[in-house]
Amino acid sequence: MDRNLALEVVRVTEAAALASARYVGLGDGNAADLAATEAMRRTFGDLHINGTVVIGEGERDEAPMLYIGEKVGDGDPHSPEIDIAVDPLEATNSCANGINDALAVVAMAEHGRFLNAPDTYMDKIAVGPIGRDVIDIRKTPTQNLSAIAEAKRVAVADLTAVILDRPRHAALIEEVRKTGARIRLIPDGDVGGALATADPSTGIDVLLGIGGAPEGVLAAAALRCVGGDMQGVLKFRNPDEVARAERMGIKDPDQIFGIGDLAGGDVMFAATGVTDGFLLRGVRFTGHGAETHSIVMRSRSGTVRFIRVRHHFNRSPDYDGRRPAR
Ligand code: VTB
Repeated sequence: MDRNLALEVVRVTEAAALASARYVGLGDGNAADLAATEAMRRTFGDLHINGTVVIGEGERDEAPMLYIGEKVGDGDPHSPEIDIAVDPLEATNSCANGINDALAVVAMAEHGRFLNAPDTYMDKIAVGPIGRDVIDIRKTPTQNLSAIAEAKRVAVADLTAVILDRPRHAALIEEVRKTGARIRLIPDGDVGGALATADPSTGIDVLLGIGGAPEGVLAAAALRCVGGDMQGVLKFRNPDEVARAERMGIKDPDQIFGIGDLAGGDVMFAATGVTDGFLLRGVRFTGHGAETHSIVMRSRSGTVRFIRVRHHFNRSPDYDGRRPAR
C-alpha cells in the first residue's frame, strides 16, 4: 500500500468529522451519521484506490452509501485494489448527546485481509503493545488482568480497563472491580476505547467486553499498526445471525479471531475526533473554519502520526462549513 495514501486518507476522516461535528449535542444521531457518511463517501472519490467497502454502513439493501461491496476511489484502473473498513461516525449517540469519544474512522487493508464481520456482537479483549501475546480471551478477566499487570510490571490495581456501560456487562464489571483494577465505563464507542490502549498517555490498559463485531475489525486494524494485540469471539443474538455469518464465510461460530484474523497483512488506520476523546480532541469551530485532530498509522512502518489541522472553509474545496438543510 502506497505510503502517501496514509496522508490522503486522513482527509476522508476529517471531512466526516467536520460534517458530523455540526450535529454535536443536537440529539439527532441519524442526521449526524448521514452527514458523516455523505462527506466520507464524497472525499473517498479523490483517493487513488480501487477500494471495496468490506465493513460499512450495512448491506446494500439497507444502506444507501458506503454499503458492503460498494466501490470507492477515483476509478483509475491503475489504482491499487484495497479493502476498506469504515465507521463514518463511531459512537453516533455520543455525537448526538455531545458525549466524549465520537470518531470518524477508516481502515484499509490489502484485498481479502479484513474479516468480513457480520453485523452482530463480538466479545473483545484489546491491549496496546505492552500486553501483546499475554492476553487470552479463553481465560477469565481476572487472569487476563494479572497477565497484563505482570507484563507491565505494575499491580493489577494500577490498571485501567475500558468497558461499555451495558447491563450485559454486569458480571464482568463486578469481577474486574474485585480484582482491584480501575474501570472507565463508556456509554458508546468501543473503537475509541480500544484505540486508547494504543497510547500510554491515555492511561487505558485494556478494553474488555462485548461490542459490535464490525467495530472489532476497526479496532484490530488500529492495534495492528502499533503492535498491540486483540482477540474476539462472535456473539450471536439469534439463529438468523448465525446463518448470515455462515453465508459470509464464517464456518465455526465459536472461532477465536486473533488480531491478524481480524485485520491481516499491510493495514492503515485513520481516525479524526468528532467530540473530545481519550486520544483525540474533537472538532473546534472557529469563525471561518475549524480545527481537527487525527491519528494516522501504518502497520508496515509502525509510524503513528497525530495530525492537527486548521481548515479554512472559504478556501477549502471539500467543505463549506455549513450544516446541510434537513
Ligand atoms: C459498540 C460501540 C458502538 O455499539 O460496538 C456498541 O463501539 C455495541 O453495543 O459505538 P450496543 O448494541 O449495546 O450499543 C455502539 O455503542 C454504537 O454503534
